[in-house]
Amino acid sequence: MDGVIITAAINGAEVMKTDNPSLPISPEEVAEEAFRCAEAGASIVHLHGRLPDGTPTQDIDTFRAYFAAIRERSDIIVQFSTGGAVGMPVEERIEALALGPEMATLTTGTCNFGEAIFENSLPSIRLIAERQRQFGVKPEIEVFEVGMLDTAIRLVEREGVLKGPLHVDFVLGVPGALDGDERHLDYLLSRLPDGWTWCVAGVGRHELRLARYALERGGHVRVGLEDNIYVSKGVLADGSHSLVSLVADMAREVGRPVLRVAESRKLLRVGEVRYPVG
Ligand code: KMH
Ligand code: ZN
Repeated sequence: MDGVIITAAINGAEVMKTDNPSLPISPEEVAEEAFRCAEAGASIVHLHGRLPDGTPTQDIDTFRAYFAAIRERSDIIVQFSTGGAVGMPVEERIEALALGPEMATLTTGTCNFGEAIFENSLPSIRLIAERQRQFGVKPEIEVFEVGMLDTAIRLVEREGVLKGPLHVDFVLGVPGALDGDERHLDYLLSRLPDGWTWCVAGVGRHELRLARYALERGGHVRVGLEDNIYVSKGVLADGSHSLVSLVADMAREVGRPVLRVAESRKLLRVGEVRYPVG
């Protein structure tokens, strides 16, 4: 079986330090956690911005500070969120793309997100894709609902707004969107175009079970405090690195080598290590 790319989603926009005190907020904490995740086997760090009090932000200065601090410690692939937090205007969500990270997310549709709505109209999706192309940023398509995969396919095949083969992250278990059920994943995989790569992010209690399911089927895996704050039932993780370690152990158990950062760059075609520009 091929090697596995592990993504560490270390902070997100929803979890707070009151939920898990190990949540990294400052640039130093973010860089330390990214370093530890890389040591544990992660090739990609997925980042959201936070103000010092934990409030979510997509402010470019916050991302510049995170990106620069990470680069002092690690060559891990840096992936910015363009989802931010629910309710953020799309222009705010994409301003940090000007720093030229290797990757950034792109959610190709709207869905319920807990009690709120995570809004991604087609014009917004095209705008984010265009800004990613402008700065040479590789998209990772975030799929929270079935139609989001259809839209990504349409944007490649009919509109040419996105260029295949794409890398897709199936996010399963957000309340209000697709649940963390293996049958959803089986169906989504049956629709995935040839040559596209895929990853699973199981939310909450689904995280580690779906990680194993993905590993057994040749997929890649995302874990981290953004998606799940526990390392086992009722036990808080002391950081995303502990969850990365568990997935690295599982990968070895199922005979999948954990890819190093340079190998993941090659597989995803993201090119050389980048530093913040501008
Ligand atoms: N925080 C969610 C509303 C992404 O990072 O691109 C959106 C999200 C997706 O986390
Ligand atoms: Zn995210």
